[in-house]
Amino acid sequence: MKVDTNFFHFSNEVLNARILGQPIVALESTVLTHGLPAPQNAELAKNMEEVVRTNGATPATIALLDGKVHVGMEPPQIEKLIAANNPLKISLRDFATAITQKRPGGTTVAGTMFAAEKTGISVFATGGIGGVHKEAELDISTDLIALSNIPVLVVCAGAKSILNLPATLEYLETMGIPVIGYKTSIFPEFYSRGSTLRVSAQMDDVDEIAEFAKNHWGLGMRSGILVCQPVEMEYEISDDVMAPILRQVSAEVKELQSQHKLSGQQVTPYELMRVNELTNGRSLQTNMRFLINNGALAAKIAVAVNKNNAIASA
Ligand code: PSU
Ligand code: MN
Repeated sequence: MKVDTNFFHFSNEVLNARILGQPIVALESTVLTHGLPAPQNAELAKNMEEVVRTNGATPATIALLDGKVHVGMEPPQIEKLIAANNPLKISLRDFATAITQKRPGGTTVAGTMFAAEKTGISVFATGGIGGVHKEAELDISTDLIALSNIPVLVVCAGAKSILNLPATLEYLETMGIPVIGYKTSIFPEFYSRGSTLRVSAQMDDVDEIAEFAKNHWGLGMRSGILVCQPVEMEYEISDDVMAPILRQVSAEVKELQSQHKLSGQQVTPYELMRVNELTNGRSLQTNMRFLINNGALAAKIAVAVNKNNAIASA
């Protein structure tokens, strides 16, 4: 079915960039509504948009508001989203709920990829993707499904170390999703740079990544592309600090699940909140840091992709 463009609303900034054919970077908003506490969520929204601009691209924060998919948001709209009472966490199956019931919500990685692709945006920055959870059987994030069939390049810091990371990487491999390490051959683990898991290819500059994307999609591949950038060493939380915390949070999740008090979409926000509490806010600092870094890298990649497209169409 043809997409009804009436579902989408563009900010002026994004509208201009589209008309002028300038590079655009999609940004997710579940991190604002469910991932980060206030007031850090508002601060992050602003800083992440700014770092995208500084690096030569236009930010398009994507979220559901007033029954429309917003692609690019004005500051008052972001405020409204963040202040909303009980916003939805919008993955693929939740778009029509938000539109039908006119409920505000933040889009997940899967949701943001969907909206980006429908509006012609091919580069997206997030913190970490969802993956295969350890606790409940079949708790597999829709992010992985979206990555398998939506052709958008996603810049991330790997997947949360609270997940079953080997299973997450196996899933990515099974579904034919390239996992590119930016200046690393190791799969980053969100709060740390990672140590044992490997990416499918290492690339050290953005032109090479843009070339890779052109070739991947030019061949006719339909999957997304994951580009993983580890957080700097100074911001890493070492394994000896993190391992006992992750064990504790995982045990809590299992217990709450067995009591039917936690399930589905609630799991990831609960885990992020508990890790933040148990690290006395340190995980939040790390999380904010790699979000900003990923915004910067995504902007540089979007610029390189744009340059490539311009050459191709000349
Ligand atoms: N990583 C973060 N903060 C977040 C998320 C990931 O640092 O808020 C969000 C992303 O939007 C991701 C979602 O798509 O969590 C995954 O949720 P689930 O595991 O329920 O699919
Ligand atoms: Mn889940």
